[in-house]
Amino acid sequence: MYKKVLTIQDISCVGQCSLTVALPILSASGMETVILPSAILSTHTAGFTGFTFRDLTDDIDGIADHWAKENIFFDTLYTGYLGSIAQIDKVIRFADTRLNEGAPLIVDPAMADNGVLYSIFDDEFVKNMKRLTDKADIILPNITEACFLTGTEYKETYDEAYILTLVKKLAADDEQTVVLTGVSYGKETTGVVVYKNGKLDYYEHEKIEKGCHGTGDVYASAFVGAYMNGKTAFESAKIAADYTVSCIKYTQGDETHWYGVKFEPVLGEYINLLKK
Ligand code: PXL
Repeated sequence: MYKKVLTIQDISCVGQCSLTVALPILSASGMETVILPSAILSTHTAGFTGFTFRDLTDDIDGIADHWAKENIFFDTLYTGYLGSIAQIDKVIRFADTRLNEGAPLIVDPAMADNGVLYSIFDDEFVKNMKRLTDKADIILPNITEACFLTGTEYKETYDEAYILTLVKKLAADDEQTVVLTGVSYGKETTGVVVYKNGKLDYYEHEKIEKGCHGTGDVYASAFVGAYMNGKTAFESAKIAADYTVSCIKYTQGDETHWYGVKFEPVLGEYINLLKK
């Protein structure tokens, strides 16, 4: 069960997102976790101003060439926030060349939330992210990202028919699993839809009003860790949801901690969920 995961995302030094979340959560899941930082920012871009941004795109080919020479392959490639279209092309190269036979490509198209794109992205980026999601075995968008990827009108309130149409449009083919997060049909609950080849499952759980930054990255990392432990996509979606809810509950009420979720003190709960 000991597997080697490669995750390519930025390092936001402060802000509990992307690699500073993925590395500890994947390590806690028991996986050897190889990181490839796509950029280094002083903080994430959602709420902080004046952040620094060191683009590492030009380093990526050299890293890929070295790993090729060393014959290093991975049991999954999991991508999150990517800083540019050039990086998307380089990620596609990793997916094509550095994965073991049958190893999944898992893509969180981290680029938007609450109906809007994050500040550095535009329509051209969305078009290119669609090329990456189309190649993936599993994709983990929220509803906003799903709408951008499919050119669907974003709605705050919707019904099951809207969600079914959205995931059908989104799925690249009958083999791809779509894990759609933040699907809420009522005030008190939210949930996650897992869709593959015409079959839709829904895990409904408690909604905590306080939306925290970085929950998408906690969710996706916890999903990947569970999936690599041999759980099904639906079981992994449930484990990731339960863990993310615990993280938000732990964070809630601390106004000074607006920039991320306190996921570390509840990592023990995640490990226990994996053991069940
Ligand atoms: O959580 C997604 C994310 C990752 N990395 C950076 C971000 C964001 C969201 O805003 O700004 C740099």
